[in-house]
Amino acid sequence: MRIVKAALAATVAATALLAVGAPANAQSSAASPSPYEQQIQDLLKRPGAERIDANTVRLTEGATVTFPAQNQSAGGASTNASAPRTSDWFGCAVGNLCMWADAEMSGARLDLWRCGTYSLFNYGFPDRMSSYSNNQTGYVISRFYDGGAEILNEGATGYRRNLYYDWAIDGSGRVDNRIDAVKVC
Ligand SMILES: [Ca+2]
Repeated sequence: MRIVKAALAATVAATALLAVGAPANAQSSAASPSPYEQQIQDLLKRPGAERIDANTVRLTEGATVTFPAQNQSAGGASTNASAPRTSDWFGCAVGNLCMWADAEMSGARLDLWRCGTYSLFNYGFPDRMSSYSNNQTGYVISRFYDGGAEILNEGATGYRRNLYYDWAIDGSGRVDNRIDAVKVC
C-alpha cells in the first residue's frame, strides 16, 4: 500500500511539474482575462508583492487584496440578509478587517489582519473603500482616516454595506471613497 501511495505521489508530482512547465499564456488563452488583471499586475509591481492565487495578491505579511472571481459579476453582491450568520462575515475570514472597493461587499477586497496603522496608498487602496466587514475578534475598534482625521470607526463584527450613506464623525460629509489610512486594531 505504501508503494502504491508513493507511486501515486510521484505521478501527482510529475503532473504538477508538467503544469508548471506549460507556457504561462496557456491558461489565459483558454479563458478571457480577468477584468481585474491590470489591477493585479499593477499591485504585483509593488516591492514584495506576490500572487498567491488567480485572484489574490499578497502585499505584505498580514495584507492581501482579493479580486472577484471571473464568474462573479463585479457589482453583484453574494450577500443575503436572510442567510444565517456563519463565522465568516460576507466572506471575510474570522480575524480579518475586510474592505471592499465597491458597495455591498463587492469589487476588489483588501484584507488586513495585523494590528497597526496602515497607509492605504501602500496597498493600492486609497479613497476606494465603499463597504467593509470588521470580522476581528475580541474588543477591538478599527479606526478609519482621511487626511489624518479619523472620520469613521467600527468595533469587531460591525460592518457597513454602503458607505455612501454614512457620514463622517467629524461632520465632514459622506465617508464613501475617502478612507486613505486605517488603524486595524
Ligand atoms: Ca469605492
